[in-house]
Amino acid sequence: MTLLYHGLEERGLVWRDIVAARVPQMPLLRWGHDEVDPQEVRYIAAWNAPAEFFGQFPNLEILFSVGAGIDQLPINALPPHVRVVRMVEQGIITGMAEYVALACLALHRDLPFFISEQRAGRWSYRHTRLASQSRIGVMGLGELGRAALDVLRPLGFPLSGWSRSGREIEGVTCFAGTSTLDAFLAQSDILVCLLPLTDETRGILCRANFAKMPAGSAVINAGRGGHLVADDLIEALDAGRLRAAMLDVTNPEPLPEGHPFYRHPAIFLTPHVAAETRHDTAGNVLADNLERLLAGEALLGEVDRKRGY
Ligand code: NDP
Ligand code: OXD
Repeated sequence: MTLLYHGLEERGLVWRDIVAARVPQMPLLRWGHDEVDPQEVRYIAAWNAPAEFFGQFPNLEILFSVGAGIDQLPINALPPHVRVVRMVEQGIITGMAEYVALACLALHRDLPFFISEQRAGRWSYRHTRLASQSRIGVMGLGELGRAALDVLRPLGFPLSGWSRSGREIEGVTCFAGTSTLDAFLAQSDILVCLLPLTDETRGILCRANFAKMPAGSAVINAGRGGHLVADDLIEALDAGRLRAAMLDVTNPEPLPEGHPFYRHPAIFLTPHVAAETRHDTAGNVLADNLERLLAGEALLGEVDRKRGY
């Protein structure tokens, strides 16, 4: 019964030691370093690998994603009985909350405008607003969306959130399902995408939806690059329909040299660093799940494969 790790070597060493200390009956073997009998592999922890990699292990039972998202893994190529578990860990959650606070404050206080004026050598005064005047709408009210709202709440922004099934969150106006999307967008001066990438959410940041937002609003995408239609964003920014965008994720990644996002004055890019899986906290979450597995308990972060997240 082998647990196999495929990914960054540095993380593999930390996880090997955490698992050895906490679940000694299930040693973690590292792909490319340890001798592995493919027939024995029941569990794999990986960020990403091609379908052929997973195809080598006929007895695979559970795939643990190293990340919170799973769309980077070839899930549809796995046999239907294979369970998929995503990473729900405090390092990712805290990192994302920090990024969303940074991005919302930067857009709310017009930092893109002041940076470009500085670069042009101009001392340009522009009146600022208070947080109470910028309505923030968060798409996705899962682990990350809720943590983002928690850091925004004390700053005084009027907050709303949109999810599939609806939530009740203190101080947040919650919208549920596609029938409420237009109303949600219409009152989002700053829109934050923290959705998982599924067939239903792909391309959701598009011309039709930008047109439903208040004129001069701003967009933050920290979900996945596939949520955004790149040409529609550029068109909306150039037409002044949208004021600015902060993007942590793109399609593809890395963004190819010469892509218009790099030089667009109203687009601010970070290279998928909003939240990182932290070796120590995430290694302990993996160990928690192995303990749960051995005890026959429900796993943290198990994905509904039909739903896609
Ligand atoms: P969760 O699964 O906890 O939450 C997903 C949320 O999205 C839920 O509220 C869900 O609704 C909602 N949702 C899913 N599909 C739809 C839909 N069709 N319409 C409306 N709402 C929908 O995920 P996390 O919060 O942990 O992570 C979200 C995503 O963030 C990840 O999938 C990943 O892509 C991205 N991510 C990006 C990182 C980065 O560094 N940029 C780092 C980590 C993650 P409901 O509550 O009703 O189920
Ligand atoms: C994740 C990510 O899904 O880093 O965890 O994008």
